[in-house]
Amino acid sequence: MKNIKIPILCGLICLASITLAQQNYVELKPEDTKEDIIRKAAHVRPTKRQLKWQELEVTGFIHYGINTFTGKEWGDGKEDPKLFNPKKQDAEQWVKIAKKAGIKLLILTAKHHDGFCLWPTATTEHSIKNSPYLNGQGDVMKELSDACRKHGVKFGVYLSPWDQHEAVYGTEAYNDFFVKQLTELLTQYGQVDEVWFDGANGEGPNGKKQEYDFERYYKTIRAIQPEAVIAVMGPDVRWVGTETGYGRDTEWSVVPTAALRQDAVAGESQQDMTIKPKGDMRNSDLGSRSQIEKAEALVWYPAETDVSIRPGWFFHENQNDQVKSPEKLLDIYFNSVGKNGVLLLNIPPTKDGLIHEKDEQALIGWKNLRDQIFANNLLKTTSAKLINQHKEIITKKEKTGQYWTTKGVDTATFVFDIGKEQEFNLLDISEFIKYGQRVEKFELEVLQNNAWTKVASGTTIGSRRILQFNTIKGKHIRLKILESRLNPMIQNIGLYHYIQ
Ligand code: FUL
Repeated sequence: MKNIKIPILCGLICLASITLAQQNYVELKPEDTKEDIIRKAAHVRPTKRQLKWQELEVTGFIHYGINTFTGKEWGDGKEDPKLFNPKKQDAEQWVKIAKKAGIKLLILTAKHHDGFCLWPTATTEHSIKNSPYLNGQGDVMKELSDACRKHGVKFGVYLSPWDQHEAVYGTEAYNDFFVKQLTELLTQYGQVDEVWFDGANGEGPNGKKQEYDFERYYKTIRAIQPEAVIAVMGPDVRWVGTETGYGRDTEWSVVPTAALRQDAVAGESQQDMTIKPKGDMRNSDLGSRSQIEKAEALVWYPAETDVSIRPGWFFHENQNDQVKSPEKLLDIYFNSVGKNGVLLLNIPPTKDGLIHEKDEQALIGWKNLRDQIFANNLLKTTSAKLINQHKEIITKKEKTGQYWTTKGVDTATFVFDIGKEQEFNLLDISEFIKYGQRVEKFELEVLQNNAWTKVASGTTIGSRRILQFNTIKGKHIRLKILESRLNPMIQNIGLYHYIQ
């Protein structure tokens, strides 16, 4: 009977995948059953640019500008450009340190809320061209983008929509002004891989109100730099919701959104999507069954977890003793990258224009810890045995073309014999997210006195799930995928011992 059932089930699944759109957005219909909704959710996938971004895992922010020199976190737009005067600025130093720390992309605050521009823009006089730095010939965008290119680090740009200096702010002309600034940044400095739009807008009751034409901004980016993801006031990348560096235990990349307008640019695979998903993206639960069952549509909208290495986003001398330690950064890594997110870690240059040695030490210490921990996967030398399942290889040509999956069932059990009794306290699992996010519940067990004992459990996995638990000794280990929205596709399983 079994042999007959499996092909039938498989047939149904294959048919389902043909009729379901394999893209990063799907609409739900009133007649969809709960099962239909779950199946649709399991088929929502990242766009190519979202997937490339997710694979970066660790990215960096460079908060630098007039605030570096005034000691403020938010300027007011009235600062004199002459204040910007670093004496030893060296963007290559920033990039080299970031690269050593395993940071794969750096985002520069080309303009923060005070409106001061770090590049010699034609749109305003409130820029570096009126600063003493290099007699007005300086261009931090150029310095940093050149250094990134030279060292193989990707480059991104932060352009604050809120601008407290610009006189036309609050009128339609500001949208033209903003698009001109964006166009300069996207055309003059080579490839840009991320554009970061801040949601912060502190206009007071007497302040001007600006209607941002975000769709126009998105279309400008798509036209000039189609590879760039647009975060966090954007369609590709979602703000995780805090600035602590800690993501959610249950973190779905597939979340509810409003159905697209009829005239919206939908694109075959949403590569051209220029609509920011709608909804409150700050709840503790965004994408579990109870949430998606009441949705109009579902979209792949992954989390970016931003945090600064110091209390402030900009450099302040009096925070030199509050640089996060390597151990704290490691905990942040486990709770951001290890919770299906991309970490965006801010490292602000000093008034001299250099990364401070304390920050450098912390970054290198953090990288050393990661290298030590992840050097020895206890499961690597052993072969996984899947009970009632099999390992499928898609194509050897693909970089990530290997995963374990099941047929006809949405659960899986992996059993490992690691040769001898060994200590471990860290589990690291990845789903093959190119085909979506599916796992809803998993458990790790170890065989002790002939009985399987639970040592760790979790809900979502996604791009990566790292779980820390009390050190335990064992030889026989079992990972159970207990609930999944469709056959689970597991790309990687690692078991490590972190000696503190
Ligand atoms: C916030 C801003 O107001 C902060 O200054 C900083 O740029 C942070 C990354 O985003 O919204």
